[in-house]
Amino acid sequence: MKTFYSPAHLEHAPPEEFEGGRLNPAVEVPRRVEDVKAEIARRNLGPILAPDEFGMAPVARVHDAGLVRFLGEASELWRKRYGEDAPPALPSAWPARGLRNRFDGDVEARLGTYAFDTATPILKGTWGATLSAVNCSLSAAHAIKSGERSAFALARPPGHHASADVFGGYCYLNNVAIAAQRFADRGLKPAILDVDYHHGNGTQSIFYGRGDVLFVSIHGDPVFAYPHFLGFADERGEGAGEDANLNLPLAMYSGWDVYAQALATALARIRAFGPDVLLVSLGLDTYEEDPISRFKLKPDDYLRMGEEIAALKLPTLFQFEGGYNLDALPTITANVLEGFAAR
Ligand code: Q9C
Ligand code: ZN
Repeated sequence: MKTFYSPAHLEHAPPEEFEGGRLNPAVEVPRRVEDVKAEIARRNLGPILAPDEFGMAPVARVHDAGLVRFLGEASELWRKRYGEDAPPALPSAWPARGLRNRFDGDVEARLGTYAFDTATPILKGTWGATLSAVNCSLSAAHAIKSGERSAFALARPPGHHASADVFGGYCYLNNVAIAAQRFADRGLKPAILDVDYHHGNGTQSIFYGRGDVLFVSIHGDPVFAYPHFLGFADERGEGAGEDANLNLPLAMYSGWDVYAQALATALARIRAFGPDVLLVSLGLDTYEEDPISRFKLKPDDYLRMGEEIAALKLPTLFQFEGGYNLDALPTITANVLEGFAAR
């Protein structure tokens, strides 16, 4: 399997995150991708390649121009206002009910308008890393269109919490959605399977009104899990997209027995949709010792996950998303890829 990787992600290194009202060290850190890369090399899972450059046109197919412009200029505006050595840009106020969205405001106003949480700071290197992640996804899509059975976009920041015009959840642009749209634009019918512990609210919202892209997600029930405000079972798509969205929220502390049943349901739904290509939002934060999540998957379960996905016999793009136990992350990520390759 070809893996696409760019060192540009190293320039996006958030220092900290609010968690339980206190500042903790960040969990979405460069070591995640660096250590997975080393494990892929160690296990000889295939070549690790630099991405091609695809420019902004594929991004514009998914994202709002105002969001893209803001992400590109936010760090500079923030540092002009608060100084070169200012901490990363974060919103401090949001246009909640009764207030006005301002898409043309100053950097403080637009942070509130475009961000939905405080977990997603904008640093000097954030935009470069974000674009490199998109290029990895598009390179993986291109490899698959050229006949590869599978490809892995090993990139950060992740993407599945970013919608067309809102960023958050460590995500700025939606890598997997941009790749899925690329397939659709080339006449292929994509299905997206999101196995990250957190609901892929951004991906869901991008395709919610569309019947040409299926979105299926298995995740911690938003009754207790981030992102709190989307991901419930009654969200089934709307208009032309009715029944092209399937959410499978699971209880706290779910282990492989429960998870495997949801995965079987998800895969049956994907098979019934009859897609040409599968994209997997591969979050590894379902692991039993993930620091911010509450599922109970064990290392060998990820081999099974890869095998089950392979049984669909579809060209498959794996998109790296969450997963924060740095000690286990290389093993469990490579297990999915190895389980897939073994079938
Ligand atoms: N108390 C991804 O896995 N912080 N994003 C949650 C929970 C944000 C997760 C705080 C979690 C974002 C890609
Ligand atoms: Zn996650």
